Amino acid sequence: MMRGREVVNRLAAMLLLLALSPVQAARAEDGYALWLRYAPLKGEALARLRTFAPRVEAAPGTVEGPMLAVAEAELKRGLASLGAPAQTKGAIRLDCPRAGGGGDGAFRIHADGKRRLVIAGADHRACLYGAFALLRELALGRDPLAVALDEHPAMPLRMLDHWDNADGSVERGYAGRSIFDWWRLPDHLDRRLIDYARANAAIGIDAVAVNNVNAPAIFLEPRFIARLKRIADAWRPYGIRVFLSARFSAPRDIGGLATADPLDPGVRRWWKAKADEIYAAIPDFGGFLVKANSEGQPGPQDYGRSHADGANMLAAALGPRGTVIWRAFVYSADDDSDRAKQAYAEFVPLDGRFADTVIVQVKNGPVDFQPREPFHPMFGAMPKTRLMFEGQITKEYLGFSTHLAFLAPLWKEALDAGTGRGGTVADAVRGGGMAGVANIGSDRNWTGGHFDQANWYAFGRLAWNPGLTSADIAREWAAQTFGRDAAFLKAVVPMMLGSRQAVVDYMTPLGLAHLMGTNHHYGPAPWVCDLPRPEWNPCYYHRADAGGIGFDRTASGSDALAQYVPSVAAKWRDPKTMDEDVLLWFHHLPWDWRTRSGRSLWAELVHRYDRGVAAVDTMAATWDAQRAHVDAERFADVAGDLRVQQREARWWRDASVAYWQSVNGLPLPEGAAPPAHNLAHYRALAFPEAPGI
Ligand code: GCV
Repeated sequence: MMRGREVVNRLAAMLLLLALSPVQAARAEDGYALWLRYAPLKGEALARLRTFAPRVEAAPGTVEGPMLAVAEAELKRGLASLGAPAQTKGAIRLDCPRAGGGGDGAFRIHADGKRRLVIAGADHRACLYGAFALLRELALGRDPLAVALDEHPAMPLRMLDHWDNADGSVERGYAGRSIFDWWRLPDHLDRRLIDYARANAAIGIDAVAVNNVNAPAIFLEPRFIARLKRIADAWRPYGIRVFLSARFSAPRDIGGLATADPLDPGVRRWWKAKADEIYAAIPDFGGFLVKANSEGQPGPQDYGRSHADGANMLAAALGPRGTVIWRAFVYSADDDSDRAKQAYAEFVPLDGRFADTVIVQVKNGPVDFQPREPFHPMFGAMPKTRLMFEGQITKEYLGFSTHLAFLAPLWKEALDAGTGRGGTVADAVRGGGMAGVANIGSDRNWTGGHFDQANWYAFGRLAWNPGLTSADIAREWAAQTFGRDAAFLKAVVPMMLGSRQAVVDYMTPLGLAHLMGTNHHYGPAPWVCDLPRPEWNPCYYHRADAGGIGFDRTASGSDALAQYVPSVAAKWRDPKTMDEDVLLWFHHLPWDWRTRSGRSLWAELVHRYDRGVAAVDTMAATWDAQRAHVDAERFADVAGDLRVQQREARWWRDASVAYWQSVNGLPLPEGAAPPAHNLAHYRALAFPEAPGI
């Protein structure tokens, strides 16, 4: 029986809770915390943590430093949040004697005695990564004293490329405005930039290019260098080096020179002086990222020089202090060969001519971040050049941030592909790294859609270890971000794993590509055929006519297939035996071609569209069943986005089917539903307000 006073006290406590909880819940569960949420452990996992009850301590003789301080602070914060008691019995010892973070971050975690866990490595960076790795294990509910890890990063550069503009807009950004408030910097540094660095360090990201590759030269002006310095100083303890996208014509644009010719001595002096100026402010400046002679950007070819001439000139300016990341995303207005062949044709002959501090950055596929492409033939084809893998985390071509598509399977498909030259794509970039075009913005949850956080997370995890499976990554992300409940994970992990294939099916099945609306790339527009450059038109890619559909890239067509080694090309040469997921990427086939299912090509195409639409319906139903496992706010956000995706998957299917029918004149396969509207309806839709342009 409760006494009067007790009842009053309890009531008061309940009222206080009621008053606080909506605010606290909103703060805690709006997605801002990302994978650093460290939700309190329960049951056995909590009991184990309580028994261990560690304090965090540095090994005797350890030199102090800001990076080690971050590791300690993160451990303390994470442990407290997970439910570790204040009274300590055990210890987590940080045994990373050397200060600084110049090492690669390799770490070991092992139990040392009954109540002590040691995180060990060469320098403070090892303890930084080890601390986050341990917290991840604990957040997944693992027994602390059973944690035994021995890890090292697979590649030196694990990078995010922001396509953020100086005015705060973001090219291909679907999560609000840029997180970089250049106008208020350097005096004001948004707290968000620290949380961003924490989230990155937790997944091993060690480099960030802060501005769009379509870069104006102003980013190289002194006022921007001062702003960048503020960011670099703030991120240094988190192990992140800053890079700048540099406009190749800067010596002309802001330097007062008459030329930007890379072989001109005045131009070379200008870049050297600019590099010195940057290094005076930012001693660990990462280097320059350059988009040259691509989509209207200036470059060395404007002066009859090669990509190697341009990149090496910048490498000479940086010296051993930094790295030039030179993008291979090129296709030319004057080149009427297959766009998919052009990067290889321009770059492979230059193998061996790039300086050691130049890395050539290659998109995962030969065209442009499509829902599915075969891997880029440059991987493995330049053994004397350091290469980097470029993936797009922001979903320019996969439904922006309102479609749920977990991209680990897309990147794994490329990374795991054998190049036929003695290794996989992942092997080909071990000396360079991986760069992901960021999907991060000012939205409270960072990425627009909650599940888009998983793509940021997955990219970092794969750059650290491309051997991880998509399923492992999905499981650890979902458990940290939403909840550890087994039933929830059993439903949501498969949903994530199938989501990218669903997008492929309702947008670009069977190897079709680049059928999106002009400029904004939102929604279907396979009918577009009147843009000035052929390769800007969807009809260039699908080549559909009454006789058939698909791009012949065999010897009878563009012969892009010949850019792959014979053993790889052989897999795609015969449409009868090949993987049909990329069938129409390589072949132009008649509509009545018999696919392996026994269906005609036309019927198979419609079948896959329908499969994609049905998969999204299943995803929505799966999510709907998770209401009890997810906080109300994030549950509703995801449910709302899935409704958008359900509607837009149907739109993609119907508009595409209506268009193909207008071309092939065929009736719908038996049982297929007619499009909701006629083709004229879909063609008339316009979206001048679409984000990200
Ligand atoms: C930054 C695609 C995108 C462009 C992007 C370009 C690139 O073409 O649509 O917005 O420009 O890729 O990767 O440079």
